[in-house]
Order: sequence, then structure tokens, then C-alpha cells
Amino acid sequence: MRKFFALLFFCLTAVASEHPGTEEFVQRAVSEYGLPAADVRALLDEAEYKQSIIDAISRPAEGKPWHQYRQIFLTDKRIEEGVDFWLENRELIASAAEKFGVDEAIIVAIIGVETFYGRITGSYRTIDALVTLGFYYPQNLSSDRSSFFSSELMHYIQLSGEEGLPASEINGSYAGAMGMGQFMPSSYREYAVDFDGDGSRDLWRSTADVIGSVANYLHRHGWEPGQPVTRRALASSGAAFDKVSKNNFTPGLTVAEWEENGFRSSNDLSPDLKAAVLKLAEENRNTYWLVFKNFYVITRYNRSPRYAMAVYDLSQEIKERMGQL
Ligand SMILES: [Ca+2]
Repeated sequence: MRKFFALLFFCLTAVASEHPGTEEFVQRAVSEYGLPAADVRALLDEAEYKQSIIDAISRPAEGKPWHQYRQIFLTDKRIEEGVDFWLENRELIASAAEKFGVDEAIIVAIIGVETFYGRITGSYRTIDALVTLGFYYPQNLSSDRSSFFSSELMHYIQLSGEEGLPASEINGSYAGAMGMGQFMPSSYREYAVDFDGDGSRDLWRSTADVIGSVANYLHRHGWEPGQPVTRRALASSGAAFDKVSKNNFTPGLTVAEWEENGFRSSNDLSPDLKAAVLKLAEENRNTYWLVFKNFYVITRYNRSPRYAMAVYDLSQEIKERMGQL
């Protein structure tokens, strides 16, 4: 009898520790990606559901108006450390910018906004983040992103095999973004580069790999070297405010067409250059901005237009301070 209870207890704990969806995931890992079932199962068994991750993803999207959002990133400290980071890695940044045809200051600013130049890379175990969001995604949110996170989990397992990473030890953001540039596993596999030539892509310890990878990411998403990111636009009272973008910043109309629609910008722009128009909430009024292909490319890193504008503003501040040295 005692033996029976012991066995029952064992079974219950074994069942209780298995995440819902494990079997289906393991089968897919084996049949579609040829991964070893036992290894995948062992890794999933080790992953822990974290309520703090569910709480973090459930928080309402940052509703802060632009002028408050900007203050988070445009601090003296972040600008000064950006200058330091640039000076410390001057040659690497210059050679990545040249090789991939992207702007040096934008590389610096992205790493600055993402992780304060590699200082704050997240303290959630990545395996916990991806299992929690892939298998326990909250049902009450507006969109179900569980399949996205489950797909990222599959990428993560493959990535750890490819790069020889300790899959149960790596830390990152609550959403599974990793390293100094906060790459998701699929982006890591697709866009990370071995820029120091040591044979592996290490976005935690190799600043060279991080700089090269951020540059390659921008390049692969269509960065246009030498082209502008954004310019302030003056809106006339009868401007076509219904044409202002909310979510999609793919350039649609030309600078000349925007002017016909009541959004006038600076004279140095080619009238044929395509742009979208963005509205930002300043303290007492709205401002309007023509945003070009390069702005759109920054939103491939993070979909929020305020994120892209913060990266751009930070890049300009750092550039200006570099010029004063
Ligand atoms: Ca490397």
C-alpha cells in the first residue's frame, strides 16, 4: 500500500510539473525540426512558470504621452554614457557602419535605449520567459500571442544548439529578448553576426558582435545610408489630419504630396522622397513629423513610433556632444 501511494505521489508530481502543451511541442520539435525529444522535454521540465512574467506582459501598453516617454531615454546619463560607449568602440562602430551602410549614432542609440549600453540586459531566465508566454499566455489580453512565443521558444532551442549556449542558464527580458541588443531568438538566428571573427555569435560578451549585429539588423531591414530619419512638419489648419499614421509607418506619399496635403517641411528634402506623417503629444500641443524609410526601419526593432523617435533623438544628442569634444 505504501508503495502504491509513493508511486501515485510520484506520478502526480510528474504530471503537475509538466507544462500544458509540452507533448505537442515536443512532437513538433522532433517532426519539424529534428530535435532530440529527450533533450527538449528535459529543458521544458526545467522551465518554471513565472507569474511575474504574466503580470509584466499584462500591463497596459505604455500610455505615456511622448513628452514623458522621451524623458525616460533622453537623460544626461544616457547621453554621456553613449559618448563613452562610442569613444571606447570607435573603430568597431565605424567599420560596422561602413560595412552595413548604416548610421553610427543610430547603432549607439539603439544599444543605449535597449540596455543602457549593455549594462541592463534583463534578469528573467529566457527559458522561463518563453515557456510562460508560449504555454500560459493570458486569455484576457486583446491578442493571443502564444504562438509567437512558442515559435520563439522553438528558435531558442535551436539557437542554443547552434551556438552552444547553456539554454537553462541564459537571462534576458521578461519577453525573451537577449543580450546587449535585446534580440529575440528568431532575430538572433537570422541577423546576428560574428563581427570579431572568433567563430561564434555572442551577443552578451562580445561588444563587436553586438555592434555588428545591430548594424546588420538595420541593413537587412532596408536602412538607406545618408537618407534622413525624420523632419519636423508644420501643419496648416486645413491639413489632411486623417492621413496621419497611427500604427503603420511605411512611407506612402512624397514630400511634395504631403505639402499639398498641408504638411510643409524643410527645404533641403527632395520633393520625391517618400514619407509618412507622425503626430506626437508635446506638453501643450501636438507636433507633426515627416518620417522616412529609415524611421520605418527603426520601428522593425520595436514597433512603437515613440521608441523610434527616442532612438533618433538620443542619436542626435550623442552626436552633438561628440562634436563638442
Ligand atoms: Ca564572435
